[in-house]
Amino acid sequence: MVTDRLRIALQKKGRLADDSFALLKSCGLRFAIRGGGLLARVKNMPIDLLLVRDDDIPNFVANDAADIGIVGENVLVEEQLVAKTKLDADIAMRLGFSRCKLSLAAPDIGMVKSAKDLDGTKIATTYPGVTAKYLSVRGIDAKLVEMKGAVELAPSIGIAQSICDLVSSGATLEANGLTAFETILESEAVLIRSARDLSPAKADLLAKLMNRIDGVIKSSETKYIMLNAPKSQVAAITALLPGSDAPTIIPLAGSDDLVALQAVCTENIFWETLEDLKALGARAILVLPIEKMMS
Ligand code: PRT
Ligand code: ZN
Repeated sequence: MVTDRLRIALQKKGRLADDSFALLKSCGLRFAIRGGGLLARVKNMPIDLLLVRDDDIPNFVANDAADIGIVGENVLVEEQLVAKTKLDADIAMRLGFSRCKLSLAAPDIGMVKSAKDLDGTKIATTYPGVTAKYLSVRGIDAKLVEMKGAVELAPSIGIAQSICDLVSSGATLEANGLTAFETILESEAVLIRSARDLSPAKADLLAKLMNRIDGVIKSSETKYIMLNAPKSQVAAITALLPGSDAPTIIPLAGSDDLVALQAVCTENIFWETLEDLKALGARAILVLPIEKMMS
């Protein structure tokens, strides 16, 4: 690309859009998305945002309309499989949001209960590439009915015996009397790029951006925990803290047997862990978010 501004393809509107914008803002990029514009300019860095439909993102990255992009892994894999020649777009980083599964599902009352019942049936899907590959690898002879949306309605109107669609909470399947019987792909948002060389300035900027994204993801999973505990229980309490190095132990004024313990935990701390800590004698337990991290 001729411009020396790094161009990032993002979904303009939809399930990926807000989290993608929020991630970039957490990385220090200042921009405003308004109106129907295709391009938004980042004010404080040489970066432009190309705002498009998610399905176009892998092709735009492969064809040099954008340097990098944020897209669901499901869309990347599908576009790779339906492309006539291999797309020059691969995962550079997993981003951990927009998690979902591409699953086969069928009516609770119906002839398809598992993958072995699919032979000779019709499967409705918006993911013909991924579904066809799944079937061919397993030697299943089923017909695909390609749809652009509302796939969950296909069995009830009699155009297919099962569907292959994205599932996150499972509420849509349940509302339509469908049950998932096989996951064929697990997906999350990913940062994609091509194998092309970038100019040194863009390559530096991309490395810096990826470093910041890494910091944002790590800090969102990392917590700072503070608590008071009996000295005798420090070892047992430390063993319960997920992903923490040696904690800082501070004596408590006016107490011989209690200490204050502070630690960075690199994994989520669940309520169950707090209850277990309390059972070991920990008191005044605080779990604090960490805003930024750089190692
Ligand atoms: O307009 P554009 O083409 O850009 O957007 P789109 O309508 O194709 O996609 P969009 O915004 O719906 O989804 C973008 C991406 O979000 C997907 O490609 C996935 O990577 C991710 N994602 C995560 C999901 C879901 N969760 C999801 N639940 N995409 C779609 N769904 C749909 C699913 O198709 C089904 O209809 O939500 C319904 C099921 O949800 P539950 O919670 O009821 O199980
Ligand atoms: Zn789409």
